[in-house]
Amino acid sequence: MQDHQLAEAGLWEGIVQYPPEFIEKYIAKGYWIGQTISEFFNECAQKYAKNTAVISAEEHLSYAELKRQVDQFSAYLEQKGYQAGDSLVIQLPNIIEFFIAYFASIGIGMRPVMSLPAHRHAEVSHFIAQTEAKLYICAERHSGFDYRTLARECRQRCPSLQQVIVVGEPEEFDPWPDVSAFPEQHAGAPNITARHVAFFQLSGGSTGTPKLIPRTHDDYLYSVRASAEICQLDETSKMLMALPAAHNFSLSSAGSLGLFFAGGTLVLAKEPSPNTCFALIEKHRISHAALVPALAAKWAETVQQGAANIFAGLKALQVGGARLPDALARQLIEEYGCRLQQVFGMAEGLVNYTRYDDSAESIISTQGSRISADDEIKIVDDEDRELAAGEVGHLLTRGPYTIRGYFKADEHNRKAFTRDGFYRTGDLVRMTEDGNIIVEGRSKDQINRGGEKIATEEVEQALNLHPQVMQSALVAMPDRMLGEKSCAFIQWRREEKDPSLSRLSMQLRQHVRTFGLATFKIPDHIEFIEDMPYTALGKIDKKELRQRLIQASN
Ligand code: AMP
Ligand code: DBH
Repeated sequence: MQDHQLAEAGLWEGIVQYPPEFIEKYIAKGYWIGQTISEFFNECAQKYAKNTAVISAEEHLSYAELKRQVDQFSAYLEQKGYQAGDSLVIQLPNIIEFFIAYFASIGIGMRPVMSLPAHRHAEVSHFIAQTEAKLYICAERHSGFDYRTLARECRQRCPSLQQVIVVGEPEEFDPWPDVSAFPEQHAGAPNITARHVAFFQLSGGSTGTPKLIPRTHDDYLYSVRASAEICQLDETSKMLMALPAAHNFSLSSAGSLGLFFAGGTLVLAKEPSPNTCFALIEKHRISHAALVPALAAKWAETVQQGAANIFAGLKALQVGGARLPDALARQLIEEYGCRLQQVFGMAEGLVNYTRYDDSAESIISTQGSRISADDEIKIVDDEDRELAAGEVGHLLTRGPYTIRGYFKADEHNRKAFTRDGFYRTGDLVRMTEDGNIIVEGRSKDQINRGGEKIATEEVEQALNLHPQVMQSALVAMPDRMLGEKSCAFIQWRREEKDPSLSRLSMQLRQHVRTFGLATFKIPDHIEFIEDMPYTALGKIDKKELRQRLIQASN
């Protein structure tokens, strides 16, 4: 094979491609327009050059100014020797550097992994190892955590890692470079087409560590443009980004990319508390914001306690990531005059929105309808048989922006996708007569802790490594604020000098922390039991364990 053929083959390694007939269809229908994310960004920057693109604290950047910094950062990356197909992990809080790193790396064909600030070294080193990432970009610290300690851990574990860039005080690592002297011209990524993978999104998953989701330029941008239209964004839109910028919801539903497509202004919030965000909403006359239900509840509580009703002034408040209780939806609309939009999406693809002109009852009680008429949706029973209209079943989906497989995960893909390429979402849903989806529950072994997904198996594996743990089972327990929290049931080994159980509890939490899992994965509650309950098949009976928790709380 020629060099360029080898390089081309490398770009598809570990990636399940769309079948040719689907590619044809998505192009013919005008969903896939052959534009890369860099071309998209350049077009936005040209069209809206003078508009303010991003505001962070006191810093305001126009589209033209942002583009200049992106191009210079691309030139810097090129000078460092990075090439198309190389990966990097970006783990930044909501600061402008996130967008510079994202667009600049994609601009030279690198493939960034969208790590969240909550991830710790077990997750980040897994992302680096899976993608053989050469570069890791983080901030000095955020929310009291020092990412340089994480970087040290990753450097020890990950031979592929060549460089660490730290925004802030870098210590032994590289500082965020001053690129002002760099040229705006760079070679770009001539071999990358819109059909190639642009970056890796992450999934909460239900087995092991978070799965990497390869998203192509074509498929992602289709969802972005369509979302911007559904959300009616335009040049006057001012969007507050309170959730982590790297999350699929924040990036694409309609998110920052949807906003850039429309020429609006993005206002970055350091963290999502009412204290920080209410002030930003008033100061910048924010029109759009997106939250998870737990935060919507907190914001509502703050208004109830006498803060200004910021809900009434928004053109839209999106809530998604976890099931929004009907009562809270009703309160937001009826008490606070909020224009609510429910969003039910997944980093793997499919996104559903309630539309602004849906009836109030639909917006209160459903999670909306698909973006595209070509989002194929099936609701099936345990044997994959389609159910009658209105019945609750497993949601399967396939479409112009839903992946056909996780990255380098052949074995898992055989379970997570049907033979004909439908993604098994693991959600239990039903469809109303007018085509709206209601999320009724979940079949995947995952806990949704206020929108942060925990694959129970990952935490159990960590717990099981503790010498005093014989077996563990992590289950969801109902929580008023977060919707769900996690409870670990532990069958433990007695030792001669048995510590008290409350002491062992603390040790187990510390054990999970030291293992390097994201903080939200540390069990909220620990229960010690003598014997695990089992199903007829001999699996741990989690249903029974959840039942015990509910009974104990009554
Ligand atoms: P992930 O695959 O990690 O991106 O997480 C997507 C999952 O989050 C979905 O499959 C649902 O389980 C859950 N989810 C997202 N939005 C909603 C929502 N509005 N209501 C209920 N569950 C949601
Ligand atoms: O939870 C999610 O992953 C999610 C929620 C809303 C998502 O990926 C999205 C919208 O795009």
